[in-house]
Amino acid sequence: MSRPKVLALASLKPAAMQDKLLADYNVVHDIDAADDVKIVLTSGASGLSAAQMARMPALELIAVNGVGVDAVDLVEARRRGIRVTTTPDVLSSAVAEMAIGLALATGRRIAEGDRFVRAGSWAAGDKPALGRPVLQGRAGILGYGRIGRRLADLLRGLEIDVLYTARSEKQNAPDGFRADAAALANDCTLLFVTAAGGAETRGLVDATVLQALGADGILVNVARGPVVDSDALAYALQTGIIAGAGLDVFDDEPSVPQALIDAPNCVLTPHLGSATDAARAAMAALVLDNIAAHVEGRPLPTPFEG
Ligand code: 8YV
Repeated sequence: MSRPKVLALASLKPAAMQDKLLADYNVVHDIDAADDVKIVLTSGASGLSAAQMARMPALELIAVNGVGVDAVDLVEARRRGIRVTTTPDVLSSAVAEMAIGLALATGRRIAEGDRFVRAGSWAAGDKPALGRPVLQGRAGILGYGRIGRRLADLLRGLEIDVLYTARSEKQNAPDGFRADAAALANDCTLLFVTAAGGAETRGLVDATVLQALGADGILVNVARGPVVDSDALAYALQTGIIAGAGLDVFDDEPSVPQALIDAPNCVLTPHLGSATDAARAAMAALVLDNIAAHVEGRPLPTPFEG
């Protein structure tokens, strides 16, 4: 039997998973050679646009190596009956851990301290700037999905009170609900953004929310860049409206606005949320399981249910 064709717009990690993909499927990378392709593998960041789908009249499955589907045109996929799968749960701990790491790096000036040592400033007798305590007080979680709830579990374990905002209050949630982002920011000093990207959340963290977070506040974004208004954020960092920010995601990755690069007390990382060997291996295994299930006509293990 000939191997099913897969258009791969993303690769799998670790290498053994990519090897398995290459062994089991006829993998092509050029969309111009995909007019008969039924399966696309893409990443959360790359997604698949309606224009790309239009070039694949036979498309049946979009397997996303990630949980974000904001870059997939879901309306078009639904209209054409194209199925979409993601990799939920297996990356939640990795992203939640990254969020806490960014909060610590920002509040305790860890990245700045590293640069200070390497630049020879410590050896030259200069004094590093003081940081601020991080693991205390109240944390707010904007977006109480799988990643947000995992983060809440970890924060509660660190004896931090957790508040959240979501579309609606969750029954039996262990954390306090706030109706909107500004109310949440007003009541916490650590604000974590874990909400899904897309039109509904674009610019949710704006100048008003940053003002509410306040001069002692730290913002962490491990979700999608556009959820935060980056101009308002750069201004808030420059003028001390908030104390600092840890950012793993940006509007137009991999480019980062100069205003954020220049902003004081802002820790920048290159979309590392799910980038651990264990999380990426588990994500790749789910991608391969979903593709195999589709090819064999079995129920999809993790269809996107939006
Ligand atoms: C991945 C992500 O880094 O899950 C997502 O939506 O953004 C990340 O986990 C990305 O999908 C690359 O594989």
